[in-house]
Amino acid sequence: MERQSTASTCCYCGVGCGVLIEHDGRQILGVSGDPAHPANFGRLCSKGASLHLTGDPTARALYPQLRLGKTLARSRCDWDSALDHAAEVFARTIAEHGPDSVAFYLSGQLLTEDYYAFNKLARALVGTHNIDSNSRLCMSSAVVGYKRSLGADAPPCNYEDLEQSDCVMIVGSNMAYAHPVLFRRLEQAKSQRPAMKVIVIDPRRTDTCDLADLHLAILPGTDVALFHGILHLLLWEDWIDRDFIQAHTEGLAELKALVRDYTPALVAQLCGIGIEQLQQCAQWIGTAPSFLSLWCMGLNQSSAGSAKNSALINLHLATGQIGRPGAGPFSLTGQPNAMGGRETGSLSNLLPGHREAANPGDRAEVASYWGVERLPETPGLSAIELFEQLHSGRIKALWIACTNPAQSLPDQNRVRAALLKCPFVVLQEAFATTETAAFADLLLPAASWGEKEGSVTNSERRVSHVRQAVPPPGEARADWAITLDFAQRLERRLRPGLPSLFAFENAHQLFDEYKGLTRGRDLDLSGLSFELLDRLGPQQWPFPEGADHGTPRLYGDGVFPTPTGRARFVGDPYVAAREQREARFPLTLITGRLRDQWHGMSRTGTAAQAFGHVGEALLSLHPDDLRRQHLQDGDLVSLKSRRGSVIVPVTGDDSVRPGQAFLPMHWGDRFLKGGVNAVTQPAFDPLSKQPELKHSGVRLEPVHLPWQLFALVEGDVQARFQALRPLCESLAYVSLALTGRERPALVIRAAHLQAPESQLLAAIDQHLGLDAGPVLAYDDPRRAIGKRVRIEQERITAIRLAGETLARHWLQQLWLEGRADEQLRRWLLAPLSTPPQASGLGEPADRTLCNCKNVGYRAVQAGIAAGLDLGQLRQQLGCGSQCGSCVPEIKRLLATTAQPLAIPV
Ligand SMILES: Nc1nc2c(c(=O)[nH]1)N[C@H]1C(S)=C(S)[C@@H](COP(=O)(O)OP(=O)(O)OC[C@H]3O[C@@H](n4cnc5c(=O)[nH]c(N)nc54)[C@H](O)[C@@H]3O)O[C@H]1N2
Ligand SMILES: Nc1nc2c(c(=O)[nH]1)N[C@H]1C(S)=C(S)[C@@H](COP(=O)(O)OP(=O)(O)OC[C@H]3O[C@@H](n4cnc5c(=O)[nH]c(N)nc54)[C@H](O)[C@@H]3O)O[C@H]1N2
Ligand code: SF4
Ligand SMILES: [Mo]
Repeated sequence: MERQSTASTCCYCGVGCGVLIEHDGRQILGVSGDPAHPANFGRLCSKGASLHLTGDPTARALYPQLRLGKTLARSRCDWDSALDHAAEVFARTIAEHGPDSVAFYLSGQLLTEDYYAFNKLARALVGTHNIDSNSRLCMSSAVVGYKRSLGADAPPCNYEDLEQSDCVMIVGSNMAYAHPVLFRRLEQAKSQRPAMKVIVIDPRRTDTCDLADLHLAILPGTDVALFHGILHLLLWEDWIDRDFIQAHTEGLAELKALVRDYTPALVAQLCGIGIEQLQQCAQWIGTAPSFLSLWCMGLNQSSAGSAKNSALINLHLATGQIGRPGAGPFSLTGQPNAMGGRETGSLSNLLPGHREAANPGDRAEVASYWGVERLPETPGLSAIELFEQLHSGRIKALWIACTNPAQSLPDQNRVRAALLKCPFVVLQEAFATTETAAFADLLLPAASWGEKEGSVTNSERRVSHVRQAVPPPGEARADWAITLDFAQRLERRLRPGLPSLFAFENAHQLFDEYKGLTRGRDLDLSGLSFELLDRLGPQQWPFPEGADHGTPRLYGDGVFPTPTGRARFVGDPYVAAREQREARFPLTLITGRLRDQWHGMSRTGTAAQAFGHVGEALLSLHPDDLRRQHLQDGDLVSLKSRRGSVIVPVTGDDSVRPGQAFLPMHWGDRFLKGGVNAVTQPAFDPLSKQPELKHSGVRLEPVHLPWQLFALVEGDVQARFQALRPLCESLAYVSLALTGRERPALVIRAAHLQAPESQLLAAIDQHLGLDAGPVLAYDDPRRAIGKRVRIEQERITAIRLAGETLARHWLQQLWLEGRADEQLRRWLLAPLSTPPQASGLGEPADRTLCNCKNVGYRAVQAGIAAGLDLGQLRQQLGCGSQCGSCVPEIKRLLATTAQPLAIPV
């Protein structure tokens, strides 16, 4: 077929960029930014721009698979038997143990129509509010914040506000990595209007700080104290908007009494910042003509997440900075349709159309719209509670869709034990490789990006029509279609003879029914349809029937959706993060995102180039801490918390403060034995029930793992991954990654106390293709050293070093360069483990700085040393000239790399 282009959206972050998918009707061939989409106007970040290179088809779930007993393996079955079986088990469980014995755990990456179908299924048909989503780990504190302070869960702003603001405060957000296209827009605005002030509040000095006029590296979890301290100063200096407060707010008197105690001296001390910094921050906020705040997980993922959100919104209310261009509290949403999830009521405590499950009137409205007698009264379980109830045995059947809880939930040891315990786990997944897939009794293959139709809402309340470009692979189906099919089978068992609640044939019909539930509500979507979105482009809600355009900003009239019409000042006192540094756990572990990986890496982890920037899970520690612990870069340590431990290599990094550590969130058990979330904590915010994923008390323990393994093998990376990962299970440290852009290869690093049984090594060799054929091998069993290299047509195609692995960087470089020379052969057959002297020894391979143009650190550093500036680097090397995601880092290198020495005269 001919090459065609379908306009759709990026399936990653909440910026919600428009993409043009290039395809031939069968396969996706390329992707570019949609110039007509108002979120990005044609821009994409490194993740969006490489979408078509990710999602290796061999990693996809293609057919339903069913296991008929916990100890058995799953086997392929057809859709009818899969869904009949599921309906049978659910119907029986509900009959025997009641509707609250089953639960649904969903995702902010589902489409609005998927979400809506699940809501009707759980609440109307099954009769349970046990339906929650990974947004509980992500946005639920923002939901509570908006509702408590402003009366409804509605971000009042617009992306243009980033460009129009005079003072932008980015707090608990690493936008440069996590919302790169918005960061690009901000960068551009600031370069055009340098007077714009940018404040970044983050315990770490991230790439986002590159744009900052002021960086407050507050101690983890102290945001509420900081915001109260700022308000204290705003009040003291009279930098407040009395008219706005008088006319449109309530509750300032009580809050004043609270913040009186948050004196600059106390706050500076609590937050670990200078008083001048605090004062500067308050002054900019208090005197800027317009003030915008942007925030993300640094506020939400906290046991004080709700308090942090409201304390921040207080600053906007006090200064009247809301409802105007360039002003307002703007929560950045994480996932592409976290907003749609909130709108359709996909947290256990919500109902569709921004309603409350606890509100009898709201329940009655929804029940009558759906034509059922009533909705249940019993409150539903939130994510953390839900997994706890798998342990207690209260939940007996769990349906998971589009999320990977065996990677992303905190306290993984407990989560995995819970999944094992649950009698029936259904998983609706696009990739068969995820950690959770191992626990699924029924695996249902789902269509993924480019393969399904529906709608999503981005961070600025803008609804886009997601269009299908190609058919899903194998027997995979759209999520809403799977849900409806199951629901129809279940209703035949639960309400035989009654008209179906699920007689939808496509996503349009689901959207049209759903939007009726928003009519007259703050998020009114009743004027929208797929047809209208196709005609007018993506639109911001509210968009009531009869409207001809969306709503760029909310609350311009100062009227808020509270009973009194006034916004509320909320006065929660500062409460410290749950796990404070103490003798047994002297470090605070922060977790967060990397530039080129997405969550548990089911998609990005299939593309070697996503590992180019950061290739393994490294624990960042301040260089002083490293020295104090007598550690060197690359040393393995056991990172221990009260819940579990994980073995990782350390790296010195002065972007974290002493006493803190940072670990990227992406590595689950598949890529790193144990996974990052083995150590994180399930403690949650009392109102939002969002867990404190950002901070855990940890300590480092030395590990003695002298026996090391390094393997590299090209070709069939997914199959080899699947075969080799389980083989390595008995080793203490195991880390897997992909490398090489043109010829992707799997890289394995492992370490153990002593050499494993020789059978294990033999099995590994067999999967590496190192057991026969053109293989050069040297074994010294006495010293437990073994070297094997496969050379085909004068090129290395597989490597395995065991015992010790000093030559690994050298060998990887030879592999990369496609070389297999005489020096290599001599080295291989000698009892030597270190690489030949002349080879430049163990220099690690270069890392990729610019993913679009494939430019490494070394080239950029050499360019800087030669005196090139950003423009010249862009021009001569190409780096930073396409998506721009690497520009903040190049600027940082430019700022930190020593300038060339002045030539003496
Ligand atoms: N590349 C990439 N982009 C993504 C994602 C991804 O996986 N990869 N995921 C998407 C999703 S779902 C989400 S939710 C967003 C998350 O986007 P962000 O929240 O921006 O990303 P994180 O790195 O999780 O955390 C942001 C920052 O919070 C800081 N922080 C930690 N503790 C505190 C604290 O107590 N106070 C303050 N002020 N800051 C603190 C961390 O140091 C970190 O730099 O990213 C979205 N975009
Ligand atoms: N330590 C730590 N842990 C964290 C965080 C942190 O900052 N630190 N952040 C938390 C946050 S904010 C979030 S949002 C979560 C994210 O955690 P998860 O939701 O577990 O993240 P993903 O890996 O994106 O999971 C989505 C899954 O859906 C699959 N999928 C993709 N497309 C489709 C589709 O169309 N249909 C279906 N059915 N499946 C599909 C993907 O293969 C993937 O396995 O992680 C949380 N966990
Ligand atoms: S910023 Fe990047 S990841 Fe986010 S939607 Fe846009 S292209 Fe996708
Ligand atoms: Mo998220």
